[in-house]
Amino acid sequence: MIFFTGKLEADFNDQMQKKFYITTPIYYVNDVPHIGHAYTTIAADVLARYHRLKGDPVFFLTGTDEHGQKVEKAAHERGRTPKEHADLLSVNFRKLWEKLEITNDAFIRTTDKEHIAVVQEFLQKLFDKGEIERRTYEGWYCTPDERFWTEKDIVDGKCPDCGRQVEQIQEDNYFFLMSKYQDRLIRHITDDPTFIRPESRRNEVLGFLTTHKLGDLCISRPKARLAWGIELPFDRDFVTYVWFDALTNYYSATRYLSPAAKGSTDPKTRESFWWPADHHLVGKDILTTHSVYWSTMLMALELPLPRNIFAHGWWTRDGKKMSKSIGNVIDPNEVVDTYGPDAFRFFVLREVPFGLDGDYSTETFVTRFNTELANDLGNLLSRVLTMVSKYFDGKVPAARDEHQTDRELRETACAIPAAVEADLNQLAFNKYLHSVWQLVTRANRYVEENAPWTLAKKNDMGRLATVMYNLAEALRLVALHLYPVMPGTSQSIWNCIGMDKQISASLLEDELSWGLIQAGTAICPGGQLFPRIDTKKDTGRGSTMINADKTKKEGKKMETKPEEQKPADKPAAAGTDLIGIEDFAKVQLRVGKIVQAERVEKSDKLVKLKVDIGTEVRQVVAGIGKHYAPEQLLDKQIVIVANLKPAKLMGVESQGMLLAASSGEILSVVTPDKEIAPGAKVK
Ligand code: ME8
Repeated sequence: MIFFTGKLEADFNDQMQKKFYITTPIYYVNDVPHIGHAYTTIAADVLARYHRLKGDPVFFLTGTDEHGQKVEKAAHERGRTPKEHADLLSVNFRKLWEKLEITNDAFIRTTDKEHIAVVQEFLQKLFDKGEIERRTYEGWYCTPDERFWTEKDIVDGKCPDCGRQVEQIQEDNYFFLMSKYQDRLIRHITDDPTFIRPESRRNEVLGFLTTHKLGDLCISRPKARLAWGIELPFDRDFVTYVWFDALTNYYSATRYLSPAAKGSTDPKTRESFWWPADHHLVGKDILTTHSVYWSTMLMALELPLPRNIFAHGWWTRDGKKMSKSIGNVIDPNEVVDTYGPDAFRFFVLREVPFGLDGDYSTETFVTRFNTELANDLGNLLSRVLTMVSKYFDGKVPAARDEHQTDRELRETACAIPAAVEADLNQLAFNKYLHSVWQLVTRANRYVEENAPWTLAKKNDMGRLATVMYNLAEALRLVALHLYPVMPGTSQSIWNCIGMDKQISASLLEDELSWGLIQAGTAICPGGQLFPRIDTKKDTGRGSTMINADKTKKEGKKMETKPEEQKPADKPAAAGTDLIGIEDFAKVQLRVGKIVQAERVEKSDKLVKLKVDIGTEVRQVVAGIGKHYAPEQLLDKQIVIVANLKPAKLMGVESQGMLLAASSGEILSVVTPDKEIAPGAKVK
């Protein structure tokens, strides 16, 4: 029991009303991060940033799901322990979140000892309450999905979810008595229309629950079959089902990773302060586990249910499902390295209503980038900066009288906060961006209507001053409202128009009024915000396929310096320096899979790789350390020269050479187009 003094209690309750706790799924460490992971995490980040801007206490949680069969199998295949494997792959997620400027308050790992303790506490509590029973199970099991299925569920002997072969098994297991909560869950979903969103998904879950009999949930796996999991506290021969473990993260994190509740350091207060979560953001494929398994677990534990579970849609690539075997998975790292984090964040949220499926194609990305970011926003800023520099010596002039167009611009700006609040409460990110774009569009029209260049020619400096002031002010508000989605861009706009504050440290309500830029503020023109992408200059780099100006942040055009085009880099012209096929046949090129990667001590360039080439694992030292972190190389398929004499590089033996392409500052490791067996010949 926690005792507060009156003032503290009032403070605590006030803060608790405002608190905002948002989660993403915890991602499996058997895969590298892809656009689907980035999508949910960006959406959560936008809401977290928005609530911080409103001054609400925020807890934004993401993390990695590290137990279970898939991780155990992936680790064994690579000759690592599951923990070593999890340690290595979890880092990929953290790195991507840094790159995408994600502001998660905590990163949970299901191998954390504090998390394990909460899972065991939950299991014991449910067991003691008679909510868990031991039974003999006989039936169908999908090993890759780690799920049991009834005879009715399976389709032609295959898993209804993933389509792979199921196995008949018989074993003793522990079951959570989920079925008894079916009616209560139906009532909860019916009574609270915002519990599951969007509406279509809510209807799907309700439809399922009202037409099917809910079974009990097998929450154990015998250790003889799976060792990599959390031990059942009441039977050491079993570990717990990975979903029981994973779902518990949302609660366990409130105990040991959440910010301390104001006025108390007691962990119990922290839990009750942050729990229940305001939003669990998930992909549509994991809605059942969240809305049914997690909700009934919480009911049995006598804990409140999350306020909302929001299931977003899936991304395809050029109309096709993304898959590693097809090799069309979008790597957010590549998009971000090419276009910067803000363009990617903007695109995924602007392109598709949150909740629906979306398609990523280079063409749609480039079109949005060029029209909305380069033309609408980038040009607006550069026009304003150029004109303030030219006509007012780089200082924002004072506004004078107000004309009809000025009023309309101001009114458009002042209507935005309410629209943004409503849109973000609905998680309608694309509508929210549309609302902000109304101001961008209105400001561009305002430029045309007022033709400042003509005012300058006519020497109407009074009117010109008003127009410039209003445009600077419109830009200030555009940046403020865009901040949750495009934090870097927004801050750059503020810096350019002379605002020296950090948006991240500002309070929305202090910044919303029209007219806050002080006349006389010195602007600080930078480079172009979003230089247009020229698809004709495509050099085919990376899976993003088009080449954008990598130096856009500095606003420079990327030019190839003459010295970078060394004669040796040019392809041989017909008839000169040609080799016969017999010469080429001397070089044995093989596909290899990188199973281990680490830096060579005292070298920032050399990386020591262990490469599986089918018949053996070779040690290859490659000079790619400035372009790739070792973790990025893991599991990559590469091509090596397999019959090169061993050589020592900084004292480390290299038994082969990796192929990589380089142009200017870019270096790209050559990799087969499709996954292929290690050892395959390249000819
Ligand atoms: O499911 N488009 O982890 P995960 C959009 N560990 N989203 C996609 C997608 C795509 N093409 N592909 C996958 C797990 N996702 C569990 C979660 S939470 C307690 C445990 C989404 O790494 C998918 O829908 O397989 C899911 O929300 C998320 O990626 C994580 O997938």
